[in-house]
Amino acid sequence: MGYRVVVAGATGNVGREMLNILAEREFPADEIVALASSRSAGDTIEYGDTGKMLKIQNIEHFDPTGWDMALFAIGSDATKIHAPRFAAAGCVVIDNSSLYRMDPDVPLIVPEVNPDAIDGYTARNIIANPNCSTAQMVVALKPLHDAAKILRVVVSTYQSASGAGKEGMDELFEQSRAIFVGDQVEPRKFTKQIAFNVIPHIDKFLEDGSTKEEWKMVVETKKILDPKIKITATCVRVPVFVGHSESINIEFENELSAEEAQNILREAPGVMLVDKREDGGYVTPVECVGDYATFISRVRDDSTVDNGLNLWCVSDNLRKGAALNAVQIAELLGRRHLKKG
Ligand code: 2RA
Repeated sequence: MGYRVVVAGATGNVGREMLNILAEREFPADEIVALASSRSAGDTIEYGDTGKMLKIQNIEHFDPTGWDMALFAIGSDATKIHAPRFAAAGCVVIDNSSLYRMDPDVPLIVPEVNPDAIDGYTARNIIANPNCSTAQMVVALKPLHDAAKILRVVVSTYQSASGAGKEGMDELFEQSRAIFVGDQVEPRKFTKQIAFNVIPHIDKFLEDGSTKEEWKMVVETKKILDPKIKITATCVRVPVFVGHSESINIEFENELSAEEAQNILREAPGVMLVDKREDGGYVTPVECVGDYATFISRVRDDSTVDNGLNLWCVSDNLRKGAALNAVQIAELLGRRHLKKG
């Protein structure tokens, strides 16, 4: 006997990937239901490449009683309404929004990094999925932290338009095309022109001049990996459709050479090291699309500090940064707690 699984927000960028990845990984589901808002209710959506069509149901009218788990990709406002309702009905919510990430009663999980923390899910029947830029970074940091203890991280991100949803991707496409033919498309989703440009601003501004995206990288990394790590972030939107990149500078307590770090990363779960130190011997976002791994390249010493390293980290933000991590959490939940069969 398998699980009864809900995918809420099935028509969005992340929801579609959730369905694709559940199907690709042959998640042991007896039944899958796709939910969305009333706008999409009645439409159909394919379950991965299986040919199986799911009829989309309206989340407002859906009764979660008897369903084992729900993967949510519906944004914080709708999550606030529906997550407590699903959790109270006994359906464990794996939530991709930022709503519960810093709730002390909600585990924030990256399965390669802090799988044991999932045991705390029973407090609210909710498990949080981290922000995309945090997820890939902690996969890279964890094995290095275990080896030499990280003291401080300075990260700059290069985040793709898909992190802002389908509207973000559409705006990048339409603006790029318009500029080619001499037209203009005014920014709607982004605050400045995204085509042929970069924007040092993701999510809203906070009082100290940082942005919420930068704040998320700091507090989520501390919650998932180690509250003692000092971290500062600059998050930038770039004209790439899918795939977030990060330049990460790390200071360690103990010595760790670039070669030792490469050897550790080569064996680390979820990591693919591509680091040839030659033309093209590194990964760029277009090459990581559709992949599960967090790719690491350009590992090198930073001789300006004691025990410092630089590296380049790229991953499919819709997969490891969102849908894949949620499905991995579902698999972990099944293995450890909701055993079936
Ligand atoms: C972004 N972090 O890239 C967001 C998506 N979760 O905008």
